[in-house]
Amino acid sequence: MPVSILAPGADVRDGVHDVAGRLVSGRRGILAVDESIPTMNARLAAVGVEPTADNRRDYREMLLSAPSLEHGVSGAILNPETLGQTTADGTPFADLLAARGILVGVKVDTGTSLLPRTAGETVTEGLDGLGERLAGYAAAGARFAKWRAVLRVGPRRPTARAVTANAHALARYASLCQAHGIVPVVEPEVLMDGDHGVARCALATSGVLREVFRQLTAAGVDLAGTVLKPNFVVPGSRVPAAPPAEVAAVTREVLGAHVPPTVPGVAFLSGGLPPELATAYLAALQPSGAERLPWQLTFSFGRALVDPALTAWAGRRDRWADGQRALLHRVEANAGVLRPAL
Ligand code: 5MM
Repeated sequence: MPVSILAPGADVRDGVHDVAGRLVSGRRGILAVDESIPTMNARLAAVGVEPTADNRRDYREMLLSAPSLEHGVSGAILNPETLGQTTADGTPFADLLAARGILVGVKVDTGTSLLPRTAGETVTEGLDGLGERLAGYAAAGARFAKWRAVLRVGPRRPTARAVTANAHALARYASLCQAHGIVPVVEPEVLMDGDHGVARCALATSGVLREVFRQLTAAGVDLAGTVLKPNFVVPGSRVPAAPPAEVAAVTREVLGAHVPPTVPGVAFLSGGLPPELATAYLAALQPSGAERLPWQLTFSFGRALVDPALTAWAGRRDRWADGQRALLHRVEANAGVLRPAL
């Protein structure tokens, strides 16, 4: 049963258009703190914190209660576990964010599984029962959702089979989200893993975006009520990094060829890039002077925002403020380079 967040008489499209626009504008970006439980546990363990539900909660509370976070963050993507949790004083995380003017998002995919008849490629799962889950997430305060498809660059990869299967799942997810008044953040990630050059990443990202928008359109998704979360077009992680001007030029060319202007905004993932380099790429992509772009360009970083905070906090109550300062430092650095594009 769709859950409405709209005034009587308003169309469900007005709601998703408004939320999508708010996510990507106002010189703010999205904070991705939706690590799956296994990923979060591994990251906690790496800094010596016992991987328990309470420690995952404490870590997310440290981040999401950082003073003035809302100045640079328009929305936060939560893991479903966090959406169902409260802060130590009993405030639901959704209420904490809403009270600060930060839109509540939730990761709704359930991870990847091996795709038959490919050499180890994957498809993202989570469509079974998704409509029912979305209704519950909306009732809990979620206004947007996220689904991440994972594509790998390699000899004859990504295959058309992997690209088609993942794009189809993204389109089914996006269509279901909008039917429930929830903005879908569409994340087709071409991984950095490998020793390929920027041209291979450009080719792969182009093929993926072409198919994603073909499937979104075929599924009837209202593109004005979506946000695209792509990778920067970069060389593989085992070769030297490319300079920001090159990454910006190639990324803009790929986006320009495949992302319809009706999409309000593009919020990049950081993909394991060093935090400062992710910021430099985001800065180089911004419009200069009176230049106009069809979409707002912002960030939806995970690791590039939170890794320094996790290290600074390391599970210690006496380092709570250090963790928050480290997060705010990265948020301010990224929000500070954003320029209005329209
Ligand atoms: C925060 O991590 C998200 C969930 O990842 P797992 O399911 O692997 O735990 C992930 O989807 C993240 O939102 C995106 O990859 C962007 O994060 P980065 O760190 O690449 O900016």
